[in-house]
Amino acid sequence: MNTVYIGLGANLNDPTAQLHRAVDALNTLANSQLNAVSKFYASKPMGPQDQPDYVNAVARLETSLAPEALLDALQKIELEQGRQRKDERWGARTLDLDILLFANEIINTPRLVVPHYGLCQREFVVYPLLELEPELTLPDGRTLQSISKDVALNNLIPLN
Ligand code: A4P
Ligand code: MG
Repeated sequence: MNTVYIGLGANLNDPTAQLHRAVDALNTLANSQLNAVSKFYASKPMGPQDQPDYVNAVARLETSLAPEALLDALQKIELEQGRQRKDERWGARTLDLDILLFANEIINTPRLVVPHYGLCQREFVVYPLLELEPELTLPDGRTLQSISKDVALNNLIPLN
């Protein structure tokens, strides 16, 4: 089994309900065990500003799925929750599930880049992950705590 962190985000069609549904779906994922979910956080949109605020969270899974099989499963959940892939970068969405970390692996394939490229810059990823894993070290040896010192909270607000 590998420990994996998933970033959850939504800003359409009752984002909090979307995240609850996604957590339920992660709970029933094959060959996997969901064992922690951060608080849900309200966050200001990164990218185009003419879109609603987001709700974000991070979940921790133990899984025996291979990385791309996990990605397939996550994309299936996104589609089941009405995700429509559009051309606009960073646009509004009902649900986005990103693989933030997969064990201590560094992955660079056409479909999958892990650690996720935004992990160290995004307050809505860094702080929920820090809540779950205050002692986390990334595959490159940096600690999440040291990374968080350069990431402004930018109005990130815990909702629960
Ligand atoms: N892909 C590569 N690596 C990964 C990975 N580690 N996890 C590929 C998941 N997918 C990965 O993703 C495009 C492709 O990335 C996938 O087909 C997969 O093969 P996508 O979900 O279709 O596209 P996207 O999410 O629109 O693009 P992108 O660039 O991943 O968007 P982001 O970076 O996820 O940003 N503001 C706030 N406050 N909170 C948010 O959550 N999210 C976004 C989306 C914009 N602004 C936001 C938030
Ligand atoms: Mg995505």
